Amino acid sequence: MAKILLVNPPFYRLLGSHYNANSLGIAYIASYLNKRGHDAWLYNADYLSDNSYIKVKKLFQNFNNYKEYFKNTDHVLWHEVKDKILSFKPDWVGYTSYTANISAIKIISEKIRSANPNIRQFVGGVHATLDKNLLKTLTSIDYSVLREGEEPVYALVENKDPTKIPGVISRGKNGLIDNGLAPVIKDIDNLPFPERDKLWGIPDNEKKNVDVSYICTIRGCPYKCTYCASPFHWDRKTTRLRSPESVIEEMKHLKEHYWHATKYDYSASANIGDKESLKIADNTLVYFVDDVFTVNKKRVKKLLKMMIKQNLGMKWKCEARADHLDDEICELMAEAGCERVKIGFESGSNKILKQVQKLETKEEMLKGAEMLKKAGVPFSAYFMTGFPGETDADVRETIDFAKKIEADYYSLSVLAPYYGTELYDQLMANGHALDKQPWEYFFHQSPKPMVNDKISTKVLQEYLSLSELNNKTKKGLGYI
Ligand code: B12
Repeated sequence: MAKILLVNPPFYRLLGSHYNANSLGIAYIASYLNKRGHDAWLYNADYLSDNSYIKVKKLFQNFNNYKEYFKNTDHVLWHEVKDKILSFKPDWVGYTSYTANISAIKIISEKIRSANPNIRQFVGGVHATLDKNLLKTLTSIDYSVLREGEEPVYALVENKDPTKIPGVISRGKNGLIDNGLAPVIKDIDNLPFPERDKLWGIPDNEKKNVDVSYICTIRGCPYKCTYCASPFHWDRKTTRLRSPESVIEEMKHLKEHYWHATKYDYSASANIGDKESLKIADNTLVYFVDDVFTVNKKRVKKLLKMMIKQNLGMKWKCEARADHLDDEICELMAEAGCERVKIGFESGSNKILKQVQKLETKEEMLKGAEMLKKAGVPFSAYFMTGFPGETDADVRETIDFAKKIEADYYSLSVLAPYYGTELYDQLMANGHALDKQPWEYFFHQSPKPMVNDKISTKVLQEYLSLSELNNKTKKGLGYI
């Protein structure tokens, strides 16, 4: 039996906030290993025993402080993380990666290597999948795991020869050994539910503060928006959907074992003022993390009808595309307990929507928003700016469109072209030296547009000020 610690490195803490939910990627790997006789735990280094989440605008403002952590690799926070990992006495440590946390993984993994060279370390998740040369950057990490981590990690901790495991990149005499991708897990209904109990680094009396109500019902996304990592992280052609029956079973499991264990929702995604701003009393809220929960209309209707029929009484939120909605879906959502639909509108300019291959027009998106309003389903609107070639006039179209849809919450981003996306490759080909920028800059609350110098500061500020509309939401639920 191997002892494995799966780590979500600090990110929001460096921005002056924190993140208290369970990360599903590593939680799935942990339960897969635990079912097979190993001892795998989750360590969320972004957790804080604190209930004040800062506002999104503040995240933008804290960028300079954030950068300081990477200049001081001896900062007390890095030592705290290292010490918590070592106190677990792991045989293996695995880190979940996205582009912005690669620098954090580098700092932590180097400290672990110097403290105890016998601990084997691996990295997986979206950036590891997109960057096949990651081990050249992360010199203290032994293995990089591509795409779904369950099978490759199990083979690693069973001490199979890493140079022969599909989905694992390792080091050889002549450079990196890449065994290609592991076969996709076809039947995701049969995966064990993600780990929700073995939480390391948190005192027992605080475990109730962890939001474990995230559920993944789809692996992959069939769309190809150029700024999004999903088309390459997952294989668009093998998008897999869990059956409604299996999703309901996990909801019931959550309700039975976890829902009454918490006093209030500390939801990590609740980057709002404080717990009083949350009106969700005495429970958590299921978060369906799928890229597009509504991707298959027939399935989503069946699932919603089952939620209603079984009278689950659980509130939930999901991510969707406006052009998937129809009146029936919206009405079923309202009846089935939908507290929020998160919609990536991205832009109010059809020129930009076309450029990024959103495959949706603003007229279609407006229709979707109208249907949600008619059915009384609250929705959050996600917008982006800073696309290459985007002008002040385009951003103004976005601002006008945003006001027109009257969303319950506005989440505003400035584009970060993630490594390995189509947009990243286009920009590199057009002479943007993105590879010279530190990895930690690639997240969408870094305030300065990375690849656009056409948008004026004044218009950018007007765009960011859309967040002021959030205080006026009818329901007062803010960001959930
Ligand atoms: C839910 C979600 C969030 C939630 C929760 C995040 C969390 N830590 O759990 C919130 C809203 C907080 C969030 C925030 C951010 N997110 Co987010 N998020 C997602 C989303 C929609 C689903 C993630 C998920 O749970 N998937 C389900 C699980 C089962 O899949 P998985 O995580 O990919 O895990 C599998 C494999 O990747 C792999 N794996 C994952 N981790 C590991 C670790 C090891 C050791 C191994 C071996 C394998 C492995 O095995 C897993 C099981 O098969 C994804 C898009 C997507 N569909 O993946 C974006 C996504 C991961 N997010 C993204 C980004 C950019 C962010 C932010 C940086 C945004 C920002 N502020 O700028 C922050 C980062 C904060 C953070 N600490 O994570 C990008 C990452 C792209 C990139 N290259 O960087 C994604 C891919 C969105 C996109 N389409 O571009 N996010």
